[in-house]
Amino acid sequence: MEKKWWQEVVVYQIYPRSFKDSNGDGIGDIQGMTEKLDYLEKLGIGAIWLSPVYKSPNDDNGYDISDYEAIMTEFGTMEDMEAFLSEANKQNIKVVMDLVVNHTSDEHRWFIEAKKGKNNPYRDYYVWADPSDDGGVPNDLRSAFSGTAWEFDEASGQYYLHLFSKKQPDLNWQNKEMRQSVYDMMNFWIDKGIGGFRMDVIDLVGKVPLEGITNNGPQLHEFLQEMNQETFGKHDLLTVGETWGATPEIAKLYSNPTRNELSMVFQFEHIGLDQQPGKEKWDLRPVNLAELKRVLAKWQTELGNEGWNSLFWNNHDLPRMISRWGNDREYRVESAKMLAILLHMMKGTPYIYQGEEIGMTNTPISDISEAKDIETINMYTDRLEQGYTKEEIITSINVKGRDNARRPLAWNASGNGGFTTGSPWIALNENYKEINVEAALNDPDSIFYTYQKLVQLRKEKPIMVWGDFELIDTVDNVFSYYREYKGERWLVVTNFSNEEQPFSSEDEIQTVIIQNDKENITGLKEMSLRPWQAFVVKVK
Ligand code: TEU
Ligand code: CA
Repeated sequence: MEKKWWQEVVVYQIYPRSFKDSNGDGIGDIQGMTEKLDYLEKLGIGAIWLSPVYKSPNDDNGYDISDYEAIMTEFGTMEDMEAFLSEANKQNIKVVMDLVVNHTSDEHRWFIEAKKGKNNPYRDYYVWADPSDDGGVPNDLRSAFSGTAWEFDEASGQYYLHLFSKKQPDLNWQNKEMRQSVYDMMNFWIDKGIGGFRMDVIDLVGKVPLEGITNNGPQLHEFLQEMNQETFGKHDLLTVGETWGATPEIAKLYSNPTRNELSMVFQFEHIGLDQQPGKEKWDLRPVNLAELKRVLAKWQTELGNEGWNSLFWNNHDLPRMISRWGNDREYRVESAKMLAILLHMMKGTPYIYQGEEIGMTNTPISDISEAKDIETINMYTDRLEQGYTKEEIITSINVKGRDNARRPLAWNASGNGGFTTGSPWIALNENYKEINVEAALNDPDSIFYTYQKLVQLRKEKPIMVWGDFELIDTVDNVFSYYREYKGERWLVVTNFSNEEQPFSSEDEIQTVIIQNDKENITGLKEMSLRPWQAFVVKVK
């Protein structure tokens, strides 16, 4: 596969609303991000995935855009954005913008025009349908934020589609003129010197709603090849698609360079392992390590040289992995470092979600009034009506709710963690006095320095980028594998549990590459791994 810069970098995701507030209104903003670029430069990351900063009424925290070529008032101005881009580029950090074009906000000019009538030139930019024979919704498509995916428009007597909130009407990608408008907008940002695009629910743009088809629609890849030709294909950019419905076979369609679509996709098969099959993410079940190993090993081996993986445990939609499958109490540091080493030693482009590098944890709530996320609030109302108890629903929210990822990042132990001099849009986790950037930087053994070392190793060691992956058969709670490249072999060993676990290998240690504690690792025979122990050794 041809070498590309995005195969060797580590990407850092910023959720601007919760990163750094620079003007005391309790809401993170662009000047706050520019202020903290030196911190990211110290971590060593090569690119930032920036969650949406565009004009938005924030029904879904910016994933409902009312003007793609203007900056959200709360986050700052276009000048602030251009300053951020130039400062980041100066520090060799590329900025990957969030491209949200499956839907717009209902306050976007296109939709305001579309609602003016069936003959309006923007009408067909969206998905409209007549009521069904009984006058009700056209079909049973559901919104990801609870309820039907169809909203009735009195004026025209038609329904419009919204696979997310009512204020996020879906765009009609069958409309060539609409697609051109999207490409023009993408080129507007490319001309500003961005480093790429993260594409929101991109596997939905090929949808055929009246046939009940949402993801992986018949023309999806044709549209992506057209998009590639019309916009980023001419530039050396990182493009990553969010594709909840991807399998390894489908991922190759997106990321096989010969197909001129995307660099890679975010697949979520490993992320769904603690929900009951066929049910919703709120319907919990314990994660099974054997399954996790099988799924990750599959993705490590099945793309071969016909695709490229993304690697992540966290993002702005997911609970903090350390609280989910790690141990955020007595083994918070050990399990955070173990999760980092296990993931970053794999083949693909790693993504760090803000706060992951200092071991931020979930933030439980006791009442729905503490929740901010539309998905969580709608689900609460919906499940109460279905007869679930408040306790049951709050339990699910505390395990899987998106607000867990969106609590402000603490920069120090002062009031509100130095995130803001005002009152934060959502409360910080009370443990910020212990878990904050200043404390992490002052502690040479902190989780931060494990991430910094992993980022540095990926720059220096081609085996981490290109090495083949081979899962090693072990007891369930041990996750171990080899990376092999040009005769060099590294052995990765991790204990994914609170208990001691047996591990043994005939390999001889030549060099210890990294470990999550200070104990001497002398040999690999008949080892008893300490809880959450993790190390990587060169064995050939
Ligand atoms: O997420 C897509 C998506 O399907 C998730 O929101 C999903 O519903 C669930 O939360 C996963 O646990 C993308 C963005 O990442 C998300 O923030 C937006 O809310 C959504 O699209 C709509 O734009
Ligand atoms: Ca602010």
